Amino acid sequence: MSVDKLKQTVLQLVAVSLFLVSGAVLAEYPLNLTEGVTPTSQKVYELHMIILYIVTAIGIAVFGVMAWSIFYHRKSKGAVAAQFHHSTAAEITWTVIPILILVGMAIPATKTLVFMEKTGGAEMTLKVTGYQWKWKYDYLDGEGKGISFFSALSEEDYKASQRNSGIDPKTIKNYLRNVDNPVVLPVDTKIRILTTAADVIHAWWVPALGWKRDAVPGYINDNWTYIEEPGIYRGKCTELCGQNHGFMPVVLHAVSKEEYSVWVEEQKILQLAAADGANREWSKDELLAKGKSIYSANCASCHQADGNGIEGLFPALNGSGIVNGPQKDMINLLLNGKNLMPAFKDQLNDADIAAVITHERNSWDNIVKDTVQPSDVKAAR
Ligand code: HEC
Ligand SMILES: [Cu+2]
Repeated sequence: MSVDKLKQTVLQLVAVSLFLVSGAVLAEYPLNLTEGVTPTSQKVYELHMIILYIVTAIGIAVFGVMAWSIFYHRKSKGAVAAQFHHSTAAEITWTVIPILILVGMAIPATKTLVFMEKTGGAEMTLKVTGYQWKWKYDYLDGEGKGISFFSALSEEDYKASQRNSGIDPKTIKNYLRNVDNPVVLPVDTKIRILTTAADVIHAWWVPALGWKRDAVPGYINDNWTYIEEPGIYRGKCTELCGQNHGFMPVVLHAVSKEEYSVWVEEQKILQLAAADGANREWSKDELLAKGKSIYSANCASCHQADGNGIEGLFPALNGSGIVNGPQKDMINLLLNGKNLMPAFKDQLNDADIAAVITHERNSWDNIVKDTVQPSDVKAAR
């Protein structure tokens, strides 16, 4: 290596080490585990620190002895290799010490695991169901019982993620980490969280809570949380679940108990309005407006925003024979699904399905331009 090359390498190393300790960089990308906002996350953090200290001490001791031996017993000093034969004392020492260290680590680790499993005594229960590619939240027990909704990637994020959308993703805050309907939970409340899935395996993960759990079709995994600080906590699906796995974020709003009660009341009013909506006649404009947002949240991930689908995977709805065919066939397809096309019976209500069908039949180059009413969908169920 030439002197110049050596100088350059040393400078590069200095630059890299300066970068590593730069405060601004550390603040933005913390190197350590974060402490989170729940007793579980704090216990996990403490456990992580204990183990980190132990392994650091072991590392310093082992590499210290090694460095010392290499330096003081080098050949140039006339050192001669020692001849070890059987030494009972040495063997007992190097067996007993690691056992003590391992047991010492296992005790706090087991305590933390047992703590995480204690799902009993919860004041409310939330069921989280993974779908391709969105989450469903059902409030099963406690305040808010009966509330149920889907949470999908926000429309703005979705649009910006499309090629030639004209929207610069850099202008969107928390790009690809925003949803249309965040899950809302009260602080200072023991909440049981059940995870499951409707199609393939997903995993629900909000780092600030201190755990992540698979959502498996046909199984229910039992978890719990107790959030101590109000705030907005973001997470993601963390089990590869298909094409849009990277587009199913979690947004959790932790609010005070009072704010939670207000939110519950609002949701009840919204639900009543939705139930009402299914029983009345809708105008074409209403159907089209609702249909558009239902389409971007539920259909565009496969059939694409422009309705042209993806060749060989998802058929185009633009110019499709079914979209331009009898209403009855289209309603049935949406209710019951077909092959890879999901059944929307349990995901969308009558008004949603009527609206999205109306939207499709009036969009792009489709020619039927008629309306489907919630009552038509109700009759077909
Ligand atoms: C997970 C991907 C996926 C999603 C989400 C999805 N579809 Fe489909 N859709 C498909 C597939 C795959 C087919 C082809 C089914 C078959 O015939 O085997 C299909 C077929 C269709 C067809 C028939 C098209 C034709 O000409 O054959 C219509 C209409 C349709 N979907 C509408 C919708 C609507 C409306 C939504 C949203 C409420 C939706 N789809 C959501 C995958 C999807
Ligand atoms: Cu997923």
